[in-house]
Amino acid sequence: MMNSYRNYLWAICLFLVFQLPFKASANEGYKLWLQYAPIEDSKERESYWAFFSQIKVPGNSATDAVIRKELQIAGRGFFPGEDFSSVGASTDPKIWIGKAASLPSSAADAMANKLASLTKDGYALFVRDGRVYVTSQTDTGLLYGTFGLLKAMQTRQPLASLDVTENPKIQTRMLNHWDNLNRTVERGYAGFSIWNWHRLPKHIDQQYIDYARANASIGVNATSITNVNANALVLTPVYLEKAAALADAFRPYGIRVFLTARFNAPMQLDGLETADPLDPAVQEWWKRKADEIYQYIPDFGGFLVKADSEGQPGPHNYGRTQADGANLLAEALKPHGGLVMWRAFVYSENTPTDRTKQAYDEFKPLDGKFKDNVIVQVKNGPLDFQPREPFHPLFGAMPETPLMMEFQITKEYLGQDTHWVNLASMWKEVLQADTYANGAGSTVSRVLDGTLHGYNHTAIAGVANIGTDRNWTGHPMAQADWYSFGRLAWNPDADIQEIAKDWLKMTFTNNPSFVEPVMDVMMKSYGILVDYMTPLGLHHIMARSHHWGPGPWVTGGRRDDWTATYYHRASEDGIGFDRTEAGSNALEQYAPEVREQWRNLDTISLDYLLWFHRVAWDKELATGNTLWEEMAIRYQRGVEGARWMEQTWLAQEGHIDEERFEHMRSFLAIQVSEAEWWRDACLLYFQQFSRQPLPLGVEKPKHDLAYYQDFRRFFVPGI
Ligand code: BDP
Repeated sequence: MMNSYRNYLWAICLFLVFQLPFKASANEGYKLWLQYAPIEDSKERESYWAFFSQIKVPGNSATDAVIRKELQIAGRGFFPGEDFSSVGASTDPKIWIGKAASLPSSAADAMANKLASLTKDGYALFVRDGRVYVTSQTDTGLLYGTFGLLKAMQTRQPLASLDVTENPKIQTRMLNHWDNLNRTVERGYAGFSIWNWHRLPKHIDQQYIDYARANASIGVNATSITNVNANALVLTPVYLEKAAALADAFRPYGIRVFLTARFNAPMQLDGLETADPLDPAVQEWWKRKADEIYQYIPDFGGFLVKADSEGQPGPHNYGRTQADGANLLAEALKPHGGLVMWRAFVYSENTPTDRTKQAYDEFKPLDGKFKDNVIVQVKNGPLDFQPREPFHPLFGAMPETPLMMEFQITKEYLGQDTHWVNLASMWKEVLQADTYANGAGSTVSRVLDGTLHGYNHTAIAGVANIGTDRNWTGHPMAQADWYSFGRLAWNPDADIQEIAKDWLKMTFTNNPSFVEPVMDVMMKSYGILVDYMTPLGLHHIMARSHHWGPGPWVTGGRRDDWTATYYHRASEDGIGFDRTEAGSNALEQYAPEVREQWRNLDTISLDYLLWFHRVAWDKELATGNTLWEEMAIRYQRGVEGARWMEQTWLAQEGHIDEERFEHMRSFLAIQVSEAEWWRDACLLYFQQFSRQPLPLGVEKPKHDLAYYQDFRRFFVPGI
């Protein structure tokens, strides 16, 4: 009896021992790119330790405390078992992390030029007399520099030759959370909102701190924490107190809080009879509200506003312009230094014009009419975050009004939570597009960084893809989109391949036999997704309402401009939206050089063909295929691309932890089957009009069209 009990205990012990290595490597991805994995190679370990074991952080600000804390976290990760309880207190430092004003004179004198080139929040890493210096003009810059140092270690750059100068090109780099006060997230596919309003302000969850760390590590310095479809309640004292608690937690990380303002809040909250921006009582209300907010949040960033769009109230309700609306809030924030980010996503089903033209028509005439603390926030394309859109014609068209970019990091139209697509590739296409506003080289990135028009404010926003999922973003690879957004916000001209490489190394491993093939997938993933969803410039052909999956047949209902048929206009004659002079002439909103690229059906890039042109099914394209053949071939190519992504991933087994490997395996299987779903549903639907067989090599659909049209799912997330 005794023996068998002892055996039983042994068995349990053995079982636990064998479990250990698995548990030790368990990785759900919560640590994002701040994994700080142990430095295994003994030589590398030794050389990093020679520096890292002796760090001095002379400053005493709240941000310095955060820097010490980060060094502690990183140190414990890189060098397990070492003691970092007094990190930052070395008397003979090999790494010195302090502001430029307090640099030892030997280093300051030698590096005068470098230091003079640092702008606000920029940082420098350099080596002088065998010592690594991390320096900046501001506290936040110093934190960014510390993350720069840690990134160098994570990506295995030798410290002894470190020489980096980094200045952000855009001033305000922000996330827009479409988070509701009830914790649902509009177009959120990674669980619920991480803001636990009920527990705020008393409980500051560790996740808020980790959120701030992650953002600071990529230079994000602002966050708008509530949905643009705004609830006025957030402007009441109960919620302001909660928002203030978040702002306090984020402050040492250099992150400022913005709130979304509901335009008719004066009516909803205090019973005013109107929200007319020219009404003195309304003006007074917003002034008082702004004063009140700054009592809670002294460094409050300002308001983000969606007005006159998709049911949101706005100045149109009173016959006023978007400038009247924006200026009302700007006036109230002005004494406190706050900004208004006023969205250009304004369109109406009652305006008969092509929806893609409406924002330009509305805003272009207002150029120069906005107060100087207003920035107009423009989506990357003129429609609505479709897988591929041409750049928004407002970029380059508003020299007197600062414009900022709004990207969607959450993948509402790009496979939501289960598709792997590297969004940086899409963003780069837009950022590097030439507006020709001031001749060749007038890229969108130069509009944003202010150099093209000399804007006094520069900003960029990304609609967050963050939620309560254990890995923050649902899809393990969607973390890369958050990361890349930050890096491109810092420098919109940055090399996206470098960004992907850094992210892979920091998030998974430095092993090139993993990094190289996976990076290759990342770089090709965007083209693959566009092929299997919306090739040749097709757009808005997704399912109604939840936007998950194909829905080229979506028609009728409340709003024509929310249907697929409004955009693709497929018939037996052909397919596509004519936006040339013969059609809606949306092309007129672009510079002549751009128009020239796109106006001719025979020379336009096939990527934009059906965005701007209506094309006959049997029209022969530059590829030698007819339109119908090309469409079918691209859908097929997309599916094959997705299968290649899956195969490439499966070959990575053993290179990384099992958890994330398996998570990806499962998602890739979904991606492949959904790519097939898109191809089959779209080709069957369009085939009714083309009346032609599928070309050779294009697989036969698994079901008939009715099957796809009848396909229903309930409670799809994000709405
Ligand atoms: C659309 C989304 C909707 C948002 C809207 C916006 O479907 O949920 O409210 O954009 O940006 O793409 O305001």
